[in-house]
Amino acid sequence: MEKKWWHKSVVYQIYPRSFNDTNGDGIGDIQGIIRKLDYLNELGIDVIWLSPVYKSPNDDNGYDISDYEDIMDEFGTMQDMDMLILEAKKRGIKIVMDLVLNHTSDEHKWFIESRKSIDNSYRDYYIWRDKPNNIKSTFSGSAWQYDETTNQYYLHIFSKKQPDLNWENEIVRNKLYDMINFWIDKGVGGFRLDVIDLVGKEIDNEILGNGPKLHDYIQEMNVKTFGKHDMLTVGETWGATPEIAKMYSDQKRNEFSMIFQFEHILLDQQEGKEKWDLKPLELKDLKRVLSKWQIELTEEDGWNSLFWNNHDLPRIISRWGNDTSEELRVLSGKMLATLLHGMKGTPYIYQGEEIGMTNIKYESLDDYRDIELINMYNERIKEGYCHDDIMNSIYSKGRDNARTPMQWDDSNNSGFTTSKEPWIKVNSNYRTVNVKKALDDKESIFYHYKKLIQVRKEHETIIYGDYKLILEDNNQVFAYLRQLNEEKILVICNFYNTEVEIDLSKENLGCTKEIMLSNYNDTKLDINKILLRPYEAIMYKL
Ligand code: TEU
Ligand code: CA
Repeated sequence: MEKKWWHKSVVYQIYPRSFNDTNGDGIGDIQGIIRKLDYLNELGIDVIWLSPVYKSPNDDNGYDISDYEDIMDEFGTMQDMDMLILEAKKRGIKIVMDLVLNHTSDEHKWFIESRKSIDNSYRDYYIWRDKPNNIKSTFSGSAWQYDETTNQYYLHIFSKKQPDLNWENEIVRNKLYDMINFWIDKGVGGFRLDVIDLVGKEIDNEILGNGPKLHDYIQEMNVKTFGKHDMLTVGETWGATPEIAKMYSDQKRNEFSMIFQFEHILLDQQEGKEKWDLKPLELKDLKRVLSKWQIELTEEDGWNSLFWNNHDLPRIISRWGNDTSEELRVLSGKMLATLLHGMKGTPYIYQGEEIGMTNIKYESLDDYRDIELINMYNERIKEGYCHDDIMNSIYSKGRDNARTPMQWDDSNNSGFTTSKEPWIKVNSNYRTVNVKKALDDKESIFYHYKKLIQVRKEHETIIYGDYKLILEDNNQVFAYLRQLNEEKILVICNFYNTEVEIDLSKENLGCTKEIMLSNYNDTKLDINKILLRPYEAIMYKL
C-alpha cells in the first residue's frame, strides 16, 4: 500500500450559504470564506471540502447546478473563487470541490435544450420515458415528472428541478470529464462526488445504486481526469458495505481515495423505514459497525473516511451527545470528537462541529428552508401523520439542523451577517455557542479538536496503527486500542451521562505512560480500575 498525503489530512466541510456573509445580503459568500482562512489554519485543518458554489437556482441549495463552470451570483465571482484557491494554498490548505454529476438543474442549458423536442440533439443527455415506473424520489413523490411539451416523463431522483443525467450517453460523460479538468486546471486539490453510486443506474430494471456499469464509469472518469494527479477524491455512497468500499478505494483499482459510508448514520432509524422514523441508538450497534469498518477496510485495500456531521445530517451533540446543559454539551462534544478522531481514516469536521453547534427547533414550519423536509411534511400530512410527530422527526433529522448560520460571536445574528434577515434564522444559543467565546476559552471544544488534529499528525499509530475493540460487551463504554510496532494508544469513552466503573486489568494492556488528552483535567493515570465520569473520554499512550 502506498502512503498518501490524505492519510494524514483532516478535512473541514464548508456549506458556503451558511458560513460567513460579507456583503450584507444574509447569504454566506466566497469572500466570507477567504476572511476565515486564518481561523481554519488555527484549527489546523489541511483541506476544505466546499459544498457547491456553481451557478444554481438553489432549489436544493446548490446541488442543482445550472452552470458547472461559473459561480452562483449570491456567492460571488470566479475571481473570488480563484482568490480562495490561491489564499488557501498560501496557508497549505487544499480546496476539494463538490461535484454533482448524477443530475443538473432543470435550468442547465443542456436540459433546456433536451426538453424542447424528442429529436433534439440534447434529448439523450437525460432520462425520458413514455410512462413512469415505480421509482420514488428521495424528496417525496414519484421520481418521474410529466413534461407536456413532448408528452414524456423525465427522471429526477431528487427534486423536480434536478433531472438525472444519462450516464449511458458517452457524450455526457466526456462533457463532465472536460468540466472536471477545467477545475483541475484551476488548481483545486480534489473532489467530493455527490451520490456517485447512482450514476450507474439502470432505471428500466429499477436499479439505482451500484449499477452494473458503475465502476467502469468511475475508472473511465479517473483515467480521464483526477487519476493523473495526486488528488483527494471521496465518493458519497449511501449503500456501501466494506466489500463495496474496497471496490471504490483500493488504490489498485484507480477509482477514489475513499468513500463516505453511512452504515453508522442509519443506526437510529427503524429498520427498512426512512430517517424520519426514529429509534434510539444502541451503543452496541455503534461499536459493532464502526469496529467492522476499522477492521475490514484496512489501507491494504481501501481507506476510511471518519465523520459524524455534514450538511445533510443533524448535529451530533444533539443527536448522540447531550445539549441539555453547557457542561454536558462541552463534555459530550469532546467525547464524540475523541471517539472518532482516534480511529483510522481521514476525519471530516463539519462547520460549527468544532465549537459544538447544536440542532435547531424553529417555532414554525415557515422558518425551515430544506426542500427535503418540506416535501416530507406535505406528503406525511396527506398520509394522515399528525403535525407534532412530523415536527419531532424534523427536529431530530431535518437537514436544516446543519444549515443554521455559523456562529462567530455574540453580536446580532452571531456575526454571520449584518443583514436583519439571514436566509435562515440563527440558532438562539449563539450568545453562548460561538467562535469568539470558544477561542477565548482554553477548555472549549475548539481546542479539543485542535489538539486531536495535532495528536494525529504527531502519531503514525493513529494514522496507520491496528485497531482492536476492547470491553466489547460493555454497553456504556466504547474503548479501543491502536497499535503500531511498539507504540500503543488506548481510547476510552463513557458514551453516557452516568458514572461507570471499568476494570481493564484483564486486558493485559501494560502500564500507561501518558494521558495524551482528556475532557476532564483530573483524569487518573492508573487504568486498572477507573471510575469514568459522565462522558469522560481519555486518550492514553501505553
Ligand atoms: O445527498 C444525497 C442524499 O440522499 C441525502 O441528501 C438525503 O437527503 C438524505 O436524506 C440525507 O439525510 C446528496 C447531497 O449531500 C444532498 O445535499 C443533496 O440534496 C442530494 O445529494 C442531491 O444532490
Ligand atoms: Ca453574502
